[in-house]
Amino acid sequence: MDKKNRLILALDVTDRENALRIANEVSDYVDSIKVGYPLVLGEGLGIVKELVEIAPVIADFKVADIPNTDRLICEHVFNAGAAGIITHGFTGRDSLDSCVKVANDFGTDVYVVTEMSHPGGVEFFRPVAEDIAKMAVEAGASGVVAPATRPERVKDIRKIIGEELSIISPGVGAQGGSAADVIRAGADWVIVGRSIYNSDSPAEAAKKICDEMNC
Ligand code: NUP
Repeated sequence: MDKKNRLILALDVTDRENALRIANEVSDYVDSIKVGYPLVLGEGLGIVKELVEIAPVIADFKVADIPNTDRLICEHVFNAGAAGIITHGFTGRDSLDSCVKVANDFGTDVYVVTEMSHPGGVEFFRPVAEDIAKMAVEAGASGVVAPATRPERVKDIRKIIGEELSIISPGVGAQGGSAADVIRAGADWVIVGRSIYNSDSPAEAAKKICDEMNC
């Protein structure tokens, strides 16, 4: 993913018309559009094919299954045109290897969740986040997902993964995190949803976040 704006739009609206309108409005300010279950369950995987005409798409399916099922999910997602996928890591190395193998075949990216950004994200993830980050490096993932709500954890995770892997970081705005703080802590991109798509002017909201990050 080109690091121009350092901003990834989390497009969690559930209908095609709003999704395409918002994506078009913010396209100058985002490097990628993240789609997840809300939009794909609302409109089908075909929406990815439409959005890739506007910006590269990351599919946030937090893939978390046995290797064969993970492989099938990744193949569908990349055949639909996504440039990247978000997977869980707690399912173990063989499951992650399966996702990375498919991504390598397609020339796409795998981002592994380390510690989630919401308050409950510390309950079970905290003790294993660093091991998951290490595994992401060893498995050859492109990057990890780490919480903008806890920039100190982004710093910890950056130390573990080094400079080769990217950190994409949700939790800015609606969840209380600051884009500037988490970029300073070592994130490469922030992921922002509600603060942009619920705004009266998504483009202005996206521009404001970009300005905060000096991009
Ligand atoms: O730890 C995570 N936290 C998180 O919010 C991992 C995620 N993938 N996300 C996603 O980022 C979440 O599902 C949503 O799509 C986006 C954040 O949206 P918002 O809080 O900016 O609206």
